[in-house]
Amino acid sequence: MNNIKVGFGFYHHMLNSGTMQFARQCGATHAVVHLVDYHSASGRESRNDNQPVGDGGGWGAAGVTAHEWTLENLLRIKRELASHGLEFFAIENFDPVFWHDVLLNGPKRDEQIEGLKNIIRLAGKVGVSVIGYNFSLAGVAGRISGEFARGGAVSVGMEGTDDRAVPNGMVWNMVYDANAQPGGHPAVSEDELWKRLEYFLHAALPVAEENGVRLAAHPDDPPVSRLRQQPRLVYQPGMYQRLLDIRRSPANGLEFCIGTIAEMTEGNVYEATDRYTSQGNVAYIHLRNVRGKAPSYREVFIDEGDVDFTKIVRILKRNRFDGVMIPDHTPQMNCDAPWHAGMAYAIGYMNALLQAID
Ligand SMILES: [Mn+2]
Repeated sequence: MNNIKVGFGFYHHMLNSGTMQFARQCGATHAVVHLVDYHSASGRESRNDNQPVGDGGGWGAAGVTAHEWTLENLLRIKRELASHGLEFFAIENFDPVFWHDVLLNGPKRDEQIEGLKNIIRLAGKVGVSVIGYNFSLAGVAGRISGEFARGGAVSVGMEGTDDRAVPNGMVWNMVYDANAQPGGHPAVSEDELWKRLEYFLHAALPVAEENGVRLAAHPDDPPVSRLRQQPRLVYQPGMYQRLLDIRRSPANGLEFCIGTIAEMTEGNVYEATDRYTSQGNVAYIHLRNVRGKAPSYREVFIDEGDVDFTKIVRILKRNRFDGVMIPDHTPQMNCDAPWHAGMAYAIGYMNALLQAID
């Protein structure tokens, strides 16, 4: 028997009963839900395509789905998931409209912190135990897409760092103010960014603790020291420790992205997995494989990259990790449903590993 749970990540446009059935058919029991819609800029037709890589215009407008963060709606999602045999386990990512000034240290910072506390209380009320977040100015940006995986499967990668400034009105690769003045955000120091993260965590973690919610930090994807002229926080495996040490608490957790950690130039992914799962702070795991290191890497199929997932699962079991593991991104497979086929392949492989290794 294993206690590792298999989860499925639902992009906003996939919150429907068909995709919920698909996830359950794949063997998932837990749902990680994206309430932010990153695909609004790419149009409905391309929504079954891979994750958007984000060019100069980013992932489009933030806040499009901000009105959906209500008790009523979250309970509705929970009920619908439950009716398909899925537990509403986590919400992944805050909408930039809720915290742009927390990230940027802007005038609305404290007001937005109060809003984030309310979101944490809301999650507690609904029984969602984790909120994943990514404290980043440039966000997931500056990547490329191509036939990088086995058999020419389309996936994302990186080839050099994007050093164009993040435009005013944009943060975390989404536009929160379409009427912002021209120009870009001035570069800040890495130290300043850590101070902003500390401010956020010191305010939010006590509320998370009271409400039985864990905040879970995603590392910087892609993991480079600067992107779009802005610093990054967790771009080497050891930097996660600094985040955990800000406040030792079960609520101060990690959204542990194996692919991103494998792309880091220092340390190694097995030691990092062992180190952080043995501390008990990993809330959930993103699982994907990769070939190469930042700033030059390619995302590939789960069984062909640099990471040996047999070794990873052995470490997880040894450390009695009992959280949730979800496939992160996968290469798309040539067929009528490229995204779904890639996802089913990844989850099937995960299921087999979990059954085979004991
Ligand atoms: Mn990830």
